[in-house]
Amino acid sequence: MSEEPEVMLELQSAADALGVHYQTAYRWVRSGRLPAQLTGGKYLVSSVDIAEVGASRNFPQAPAVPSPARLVRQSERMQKALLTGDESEARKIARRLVDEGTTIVDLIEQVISPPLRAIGQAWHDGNLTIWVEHRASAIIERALGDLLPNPRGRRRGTVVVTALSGDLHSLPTTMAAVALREAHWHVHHLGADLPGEELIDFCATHDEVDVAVISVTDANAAVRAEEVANKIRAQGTPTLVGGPGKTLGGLIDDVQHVADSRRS
Ligand code: B12
Repeated sequence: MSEEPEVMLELQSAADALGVHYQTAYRWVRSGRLPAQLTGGKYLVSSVDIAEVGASRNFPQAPAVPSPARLVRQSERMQKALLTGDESEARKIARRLVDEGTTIVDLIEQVISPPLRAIGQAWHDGNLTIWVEHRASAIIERALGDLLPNPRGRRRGTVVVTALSGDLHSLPTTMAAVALREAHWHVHHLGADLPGEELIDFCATHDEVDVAVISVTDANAAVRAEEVANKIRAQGTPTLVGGPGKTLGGLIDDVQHVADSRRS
């Protein structure tokens, strides 16, 4: 039996072939569900990937992706599990939602981050001891480790993700790393508390790095992060600095945008 040759289609044609609206196809590209390459400012999708995504949608027992209301309920359950240290429940919630089709970005932003913010606020207000926060963030680190995505298809390029010396918040770097992996980037995840000079050197010696991402959660690390970012930019590697108030969807868009500008 002869196989159809692979052809690359523009996103509108891919959406038409899948029978979905352009915006839906765009969301799937952003979340990594539909692999795509950005070329000359346009997304191109392989006919092979369109066929696979189409087949998975037509599978009769394919479950519906969890609704926003379900994510809110699961986030409340996640908060209880994190406060009581019920690791197995927290991991079960995360795994089940991903198995049901929730993207890692939605899992982090809709289900995991709200309880972490509430825990941080309760600690700040003196209503919760610090070990509750330590235990909760350790559970989330392991849950995200379990779910580390390794999506099929070509990588869009390579990113290095870290937080600099003095900033001990490794969890947001893990969140950025898994979100970028899900969106088809190869990621060097260097964790938190990395000396700035080491990151500058890493970028100088790793030509394959398209973009450096510095996550800043401890406000005291912000000025140093900008200084380091400017040095890396001067070496020719686009560098993004971000943290609280920024979204992972925005991060994925920005990484794609600066990598594209560098290549063109
Ligand atoms: C867990 C935690 C810790 C843990 C970290 C463990 C770990 N392995 O990461 C520990 C216990 C170490 C810790 C320590 C401290 N913490 Co703390 N911590 C938190 C907590 C609860 C969650 C942090 C987190 O994971 N945030 C991720 C999500 C929940 O937040 P988000 O802002 O939406 O993050 C998104 C973006 O960052 C994005 N992103 C990530 N990287 C990038 C990069 C780019 C370019 C872009 C665009 C986006 C992006 O992804 C995230 C998900 O969408 C927060 C509460 C909070 N509101 O965040 C406090 C919080 C950040 N901590 C705080 C404080 C004060 C501290 C301490 C100073 C406390 C102390 N006195 O010791 C120390 C500082 C240590 C240091 N030098 O860094 C304050 C920060 C205040 C400030 N403005 O700086 C917070 C906000 C708590 C509070 N309400 O007061 N903390």
